[in-house]
Amino acid sequence: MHLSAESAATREAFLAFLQAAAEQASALLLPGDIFDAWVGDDEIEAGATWLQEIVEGLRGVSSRIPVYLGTGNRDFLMGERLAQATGTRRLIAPAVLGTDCGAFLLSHGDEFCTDDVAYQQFRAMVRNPQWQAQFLAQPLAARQALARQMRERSMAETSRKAADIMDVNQQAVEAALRAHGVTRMIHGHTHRPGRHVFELDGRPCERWVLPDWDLDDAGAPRGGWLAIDQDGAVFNDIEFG
Ligand SMILES: [Mn+2]
Repeated sequence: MHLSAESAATREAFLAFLQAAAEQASALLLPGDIFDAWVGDDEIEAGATWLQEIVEGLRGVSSRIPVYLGTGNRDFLMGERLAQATGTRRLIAPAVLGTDCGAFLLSHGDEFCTDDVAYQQFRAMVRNPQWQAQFLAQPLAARQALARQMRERSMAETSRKAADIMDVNQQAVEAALRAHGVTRMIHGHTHRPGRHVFELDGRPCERWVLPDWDLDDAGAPRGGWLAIDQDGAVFNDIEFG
């Protein structure tokens, strides 16, 4: 999703999506990078207006259906206080979902981008509890400034990296499917929405890639989600106006 203070149109689209999910779905799972950055749950008490709207929107839908929040590479510090403030449950990924049409493995997806060695080193560092404790011990403003710096560095690095090392590694995907004993997975992160079909150990497998939510070239919000029922999984686009 990449919600932030700057993305008013994306936030509005997300709030409309939450409303629709509350009315039409029996559960909602958000597998990470909901926020452009999340430097600690004390962001809630800092009280930014835009964030209060998102917290209220999540609380509205979670009062009607179960909502699960997973973490991504930008908002990996989302914690228990945010879950409490929003009435949501924490999605510990990778998770095997039991759905009306069978099992899916769900995760953010960055863990499968194993060709990007520098990123995997960074990921291991920021997921270290000691690193997190040291980071969280700094004042909120300092953490926000650091997150901005890290984001700028990451964007500069991303523009230098070859496109294919930022996609998932097929062996990593297959290892995860085998480890969890499933044939289908759902992830986001790569911003390459699609459905990939392949064979593994003689069985047909599917990898569904969720789109990111952002503004298109005309400045209109774009995004989408996967709806799963007894007939299978189907992509949906957000609709406007
Ligand atoms: Mn991501």
